[in-house]
Parts: sequence; C-alpha cells; structure tokens
Amino acid sequence: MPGVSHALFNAARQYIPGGVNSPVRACAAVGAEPLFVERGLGSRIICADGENLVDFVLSWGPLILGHAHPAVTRAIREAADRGSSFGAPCRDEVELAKAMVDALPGLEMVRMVNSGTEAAMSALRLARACTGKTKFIKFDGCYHGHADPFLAGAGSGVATLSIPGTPGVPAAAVADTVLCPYNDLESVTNAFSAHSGNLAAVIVEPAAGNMGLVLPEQGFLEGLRELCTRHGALLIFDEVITGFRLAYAGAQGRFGIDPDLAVFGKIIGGGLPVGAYGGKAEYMRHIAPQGQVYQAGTLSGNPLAMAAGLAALRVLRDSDYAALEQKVEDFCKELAAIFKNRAIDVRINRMASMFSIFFTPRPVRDFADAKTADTDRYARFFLYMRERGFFLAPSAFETAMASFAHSDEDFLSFLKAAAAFAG
Ligand code: HOZ
Repeated sequence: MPGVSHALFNAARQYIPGGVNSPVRACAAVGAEPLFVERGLGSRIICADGENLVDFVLSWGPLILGHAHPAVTRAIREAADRGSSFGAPCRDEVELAKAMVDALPGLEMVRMVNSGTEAAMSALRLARACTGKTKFIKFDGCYHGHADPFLAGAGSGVATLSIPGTPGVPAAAVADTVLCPYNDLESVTNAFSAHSGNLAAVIVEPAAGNMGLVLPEQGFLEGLRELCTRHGALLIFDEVITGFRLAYAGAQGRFGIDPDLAVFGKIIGGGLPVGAYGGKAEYMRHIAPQGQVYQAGTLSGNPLAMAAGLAALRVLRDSDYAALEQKVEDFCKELAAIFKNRAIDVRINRMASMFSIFFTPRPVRDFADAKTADTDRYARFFLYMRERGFFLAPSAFETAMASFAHSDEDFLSFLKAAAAFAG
C-alpha cells in the first residue's frame, strides 16, 4: 500500500485507535489499509493517492444521490452562511420532520437526533417506557448501532471483526436482549411464550443490511407485526439503512407493514450526521418535554444537517426509484451469471439499490447462512476490484449500495472486471 494513504494511516494510528474513527473502514478484514478520501463526486471517490474509484459503499448508505450532489451542497453552503448551530429550533427541522411524516406511512411524529445509534437507543427507551416492560427481541446479525443493549449477536463491524461480546458492556446491559434468528418466526413465537408479559419490543431491520444483505421472507414481517400486537409489544423498524433507500416510503411503505416506532439515519441527513426516531403519536407524545421520557441533544436538529437532509429528500421525492432498481437488478443478474458460468458458488441478495455478494452455495436467509460465505474469496475480490477502480465494502458482512449517480458504464465496467476475476 504505497504513498499518501499509507503515510496518513501511520500518522493516524498514533492519535486515533486503530487509525480510524469507525472499525470497519480500517479494511483489515480484507487485508488492506484504509483509503483516505480527498473528494467525492457523483459515483466516484478520489483518494489521497490519486485512486479514482467507483464507489459502492457511498458512506455506508447516505449518498443515494451520489457524492456532492449540487442541491445538497448548495443547501449546506447556504445554511452554513446563516450559522452552524443554534441550540434552538430552526425552520428546516419542521420541514424535514414534515417531509418524513408525509413520506413514511407509519410515521406520525419524529424526533431528530445525531446518529442511528442514538435513535435506536432512544426508541428502545421509549418502547420500554410505553409498555412498562424491559426485555426486547433483536435478531442475530442485525445491527442497531453500538449502544450497550444492542451489542449482542450484532452484525456490521462486530461481525466483521468476530467480536463475541464487547468488553465494557456489562452482562446486565444485554440480559434483557433476547436473540432470535432472522426470518425465524417460530423462534420469535417461542420467545414470546418464554418471556410472556416481559417483552417491550421487537426491533428489526426490515431488510437486514449489516450481515450482508438478507431479505425478509414472505410473512416474516407480517408475523412480527401480528405477534407484537397480540402480546402488547412495540414493533420497531430500524430503517437507518432502508429509509428512503428501498423506496421513498421506506421499508414500511414498500412492504406495507405499520411499525409502532421506526429509527432513521443516513439518507435523511444527506451525508451529514443525523438520526431520527418516530412513529405513532400515542407513543411519541411520551417524550420530554411533552412527556416524561427524557432524551436530549445539543446538536439535535442541527441546521446544516437539516438543510442537507431536506434538500436530499426534495430531490428524492421526484427520483425514479423503479428505474434505479431495474438497473441494479439487471446488473446483479449478470454478475450472478458470470460467477455461475465459472462454477463459482455465489448468492447475490438484492433489493432496490442494495446488493450483497456471498460466496457460498446456499441461500442466505439468516446470519448463520451469511457466515458460511467464503470471506477469503470476498477479500480477494475486494482487492482485485479495488485495483481495477471499484470500491466495495471492506467486509463480507456489509451491503453494497448503488446511487442515482451510477452510470451504465459504471455497472458495465464492474461486470467486465468481475468476469476477469472469475477467470
Ligand atoms: N451501519 C454502518 C455499517 N453497516 C456503519 C458503518 C460503520 O460501522 O462505520
């Protein structure tokens, strides 16, 4: 790994743990060093060493419009000229909240925070307060940020680095976390029986994007909805990745499921740090100062982030999600055929503009399946593709993302390189 990125990484390691501010981007799982990015434009990033890469990571999801979309950067510049933070409400907070409530069928009220982690932990607190119960179900391989109760069976970097239990998370903090396999309604039914009367919530990524992409099977989300209603637990959709990605109406719109609460981040910030949680007014009105459930933040509803998110949603409202989906579907079919023709075992899971390449012969419907994937082959693929101008997630347990900025040529050239890799 020559040059500037390597030197920056060496310097970074002196001052920042592991040289990075979030573990997965260290690229250790694929035997690489992190790339230091100088700038992004459309579907591409340009790195400190001059590498010009077609980006299928897109900041892990926020950049569905591509890098530096002019409407978003203009909104940020204009907002910055008006001031970067007030610690008091601003107009764009109201506009963004309204845009979200208008777009997402299950959302009646929303509270802005600063990250998906913050949103998930706040939604869980609210669910516990509203139900008076403490336990909750999460799914093995799903990731809801790094708040203590969610660091059990977590996906994303925890899966990538095979960290079984995070030191510093007391056993008591995960004692109320009930783990079930994704897509396994029977185990959820059993968990409701085993913890009868004690389950406050089921939290789920409606399409799981942190163990690679794993799609909900027919009836799974419907079953969760039904079980939660029957047992007086709240259904929380973690839409940090899927919100405004699977559809403008999110996963809840795409699947036609009405969660009680939902958690957002990524796209709603247009590339700036944002999270949000929301849902039915009957629950949201318990949040302080309207109610007693305390949650606060100096930078919540930050004017730059609100302006960026609002600008992004305004563009997305009129964007052709179906056309993007068709492009990605065609691309994934061709990619699967390339590997199949060379007798390479691969499963490509896809939905909307998200896809995952699992080098495994078996269908991937839960975390156990995802873990059968050949991570060494994925690492070789990552390195090969990076050398040919493509940036994929540096982990077999993350999801690739495409954007409205990706061109036909971006997809075609990727297919050509993948064919050369397959041999
Ligand atoms: N949720 C993101 C990955 N799936 C976070 C990225 C990170 O951990 O840096």
